[in-house]
Amino acid sequence: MRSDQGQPVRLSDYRVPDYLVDAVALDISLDRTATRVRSTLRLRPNPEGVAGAPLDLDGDELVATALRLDGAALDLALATPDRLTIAAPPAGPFVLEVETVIDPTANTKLMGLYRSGSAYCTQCEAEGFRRITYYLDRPDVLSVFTTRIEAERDDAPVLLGNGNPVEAGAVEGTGRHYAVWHDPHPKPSYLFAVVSGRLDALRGEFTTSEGRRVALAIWVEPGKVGQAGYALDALKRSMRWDEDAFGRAYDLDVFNVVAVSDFNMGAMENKGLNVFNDKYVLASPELATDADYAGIETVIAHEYFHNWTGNRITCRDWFQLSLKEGLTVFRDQEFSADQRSRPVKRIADVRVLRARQFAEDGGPMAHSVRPDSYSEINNFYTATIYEKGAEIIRMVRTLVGPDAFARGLQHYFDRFDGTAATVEDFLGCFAEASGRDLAPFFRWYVQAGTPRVTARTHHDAATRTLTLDLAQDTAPTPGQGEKLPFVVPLRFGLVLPDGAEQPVRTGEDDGLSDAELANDTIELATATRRIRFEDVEPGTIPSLLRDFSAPVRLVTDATDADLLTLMTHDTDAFNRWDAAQTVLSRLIIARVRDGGGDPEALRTVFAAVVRTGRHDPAFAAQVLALPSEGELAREIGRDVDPDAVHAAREAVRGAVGRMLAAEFRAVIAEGAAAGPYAPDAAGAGRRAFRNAALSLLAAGDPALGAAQARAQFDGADNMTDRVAALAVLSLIPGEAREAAFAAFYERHAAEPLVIDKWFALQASIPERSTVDRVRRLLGHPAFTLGVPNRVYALLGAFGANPTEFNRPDGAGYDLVADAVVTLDGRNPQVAARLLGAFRSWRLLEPGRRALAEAALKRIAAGPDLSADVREITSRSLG
Ligand code: 0A1
Ligand code: ZN
Repeated sequence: MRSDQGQPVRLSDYRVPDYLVDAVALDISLDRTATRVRSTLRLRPNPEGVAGAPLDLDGDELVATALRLDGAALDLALATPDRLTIAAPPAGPFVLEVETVIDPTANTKLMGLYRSGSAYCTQCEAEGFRRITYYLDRPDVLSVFTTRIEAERDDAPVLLGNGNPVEAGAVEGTGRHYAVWHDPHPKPSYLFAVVSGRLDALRGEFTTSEGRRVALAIWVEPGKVGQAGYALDALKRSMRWDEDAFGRAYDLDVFNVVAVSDFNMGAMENKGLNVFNDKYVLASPELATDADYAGIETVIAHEYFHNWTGNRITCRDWFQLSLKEGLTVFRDQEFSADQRSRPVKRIADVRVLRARQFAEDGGPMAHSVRPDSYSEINNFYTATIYEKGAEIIRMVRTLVGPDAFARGLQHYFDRFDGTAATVEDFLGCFAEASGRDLAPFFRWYVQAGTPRVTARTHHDAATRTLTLDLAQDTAPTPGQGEKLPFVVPLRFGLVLPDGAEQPVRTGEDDGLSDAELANDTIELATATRRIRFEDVEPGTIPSLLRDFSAPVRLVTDATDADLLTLMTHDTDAFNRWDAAQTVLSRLIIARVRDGGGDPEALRTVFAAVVRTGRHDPAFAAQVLALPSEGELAREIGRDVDPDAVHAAREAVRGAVGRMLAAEFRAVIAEGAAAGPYAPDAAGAGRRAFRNAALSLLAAGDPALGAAQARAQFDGADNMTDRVAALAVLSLIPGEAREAAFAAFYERHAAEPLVIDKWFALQASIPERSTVDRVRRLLGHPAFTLGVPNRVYALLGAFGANPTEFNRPDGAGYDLVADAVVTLDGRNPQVAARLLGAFRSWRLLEPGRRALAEAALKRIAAGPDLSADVREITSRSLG
């Protein structure tokens, strides 16, 4: 199963482990450069494995200092940095003791045990535990862990482990102290964690529906407890919601969340001890935006929900990653939808899906939700595994209905609790609960690519029938030439010209099944399908893919007039929004193609949108946010000139801004008197609406926009409005912009997470001077390649800057390529993630395409590439 020297790991090679671990006792004596780890493993042969097989434990850059088997010393030569092999272990249970010494300070990969700020912390998913001690480091080996942690009391007063605290005390005659933690729930090694250091806690308490009193704590750097309140509140709401919505209660006496400032990803669901990137914990109105608050709520919920979907039921192997990630994203999306506006949350999620997952699926990195091979598992924490995985689960619910879905999930929790499961196990529960054959549906897990669904309509006035011709096709993806049809659930309705719903009736031939009619869902399971609706008024418009019921690209023959009708009248809020997006996208693309496309036709409907903003501002803000340049590029599909896309989109933004200037000014003026800041959904919606209005007003009249933005920048009592104003100013060249950036820096220099916004905004400026600005900022004292958040803020944002990353002279590609090469020696995971900037290079016009390819080849040709970067470059070029 293991990836050696870049050899891919294949699902088809899966074998059960030859040994099982009944118990693990770890004794970790922390030291900044020489931490000693004593591991005592109670092992026994797996009755289902190969009898007499060698015991092969994983390691990664380890140094063994002692080895004992059933008390007898073993030759240290059995251990290499990445392997400990015992050729002929006992045929019955035995005890293996291993001592390793590791250097947390030198650990720049941030995998295994490392230092962050004033603390020690660990990251073990996916294969970090083997950087701490030799182990069967695979998710299907579950064991009960007891951890003793010891450290200098002054240096590390806090000692945290998984599970429940058992005992603690001083180490006699030294300045050291210890704590013992015991986790009664068997778990795989990737869920192991320790944290120790000088940390402050915001404490809370939660009583579960089963009557268990749980001590909660959010641990942060000293002095920052004032910024932990929202995270604690989100945690309590998550715990309650999981009981109410899914019947899942918490199962330990303590739940600790720790915020660290050096973290490769968002956060980690270690059992009872979640470790977070501090950007998903720390917030105050002056320092965090509404989007930051929403991110905290989502990530706190996500990690907490993993306690059942991931921890109690884990993955058999890493090919099943979406079993826990897709399901947990689905759960956190539902949670946020319940806490906020459901349609607005759905729109926001689909925006992310289209921007990230559709891009991945349409590019060289396309892979299925259940891949069948990988070289470096860290590269598979992708939008496909997470977001498309969640969409698949949403489709299961749509297809089997909410009741069978709830029964299936209950069945999954009952049957697989305490085990390491597969995607087949999961789907089997819904097949059983619904009595439905889900085998054809399983293609969503094994075929990559975004299906395109086309819909053509024909109304026959004489017979009053509406014929709907549906077809699906999916373009080839790397390694998958031919695709079989997917089972695509299309939620739908028929919308009359005046907005009323046309009752749905179909005949014997080409009709819908009773189940389809009952669920308002067409199931498209074949390459083509014709449906005939009867007794249909002329002018009726089908509203398809309501609530985005499947992760597909829908192409319809709806006219602009039809779309404007849907945008105004559709009872489905998602499709009202999507109709607006399609109209805007058509308009912008017409401009890219031939300079045509006049927004004037949109005046009435958009004025109406602005009016609806008075009662549903969050929704109106989503309508006013035009399709992104990336989405437009994908819609164009080939030979894209990002400068032309940008110019056309800005021209339309400017035209909308001028057309509705009076309305936008009114929105801005009214919003200014909105009252004190609160990070709730209602307030966030009002701010989003007002800031969308400001952005469009400025696009139409930069001088007026700059003045309004500067006033807002100076007067804001919260980060949301301040940063929105700075974003508007950042698009208007000149002194005012530079002065605002300088003022922002001055004000927030002590807050790295806020300076990240400053880096990101500057890296996003669509001007030719941005490359130089970013190169300059790489040398800024607040910047370091050592902290992932800084790298993502400056270089990640630059890589997402459509015109400047894709400069026609290739200077943008070179900048990112240089950074990737430098970073790779230090933190391969972060280097590989930066390479995501190249995911759509094949869509570009030939000049840029050649330059992007050359930059990728230059990276690939470098010496000593990590497996992470090697896999992405070779796939991107392949
Ligand atoms: N399981 C985590 C994601 C995660 C994966 C790898 C990591 O290594 C640095 C960290 C976090 C989640 O889904 O939140
Ligand atoms: Zn997760």
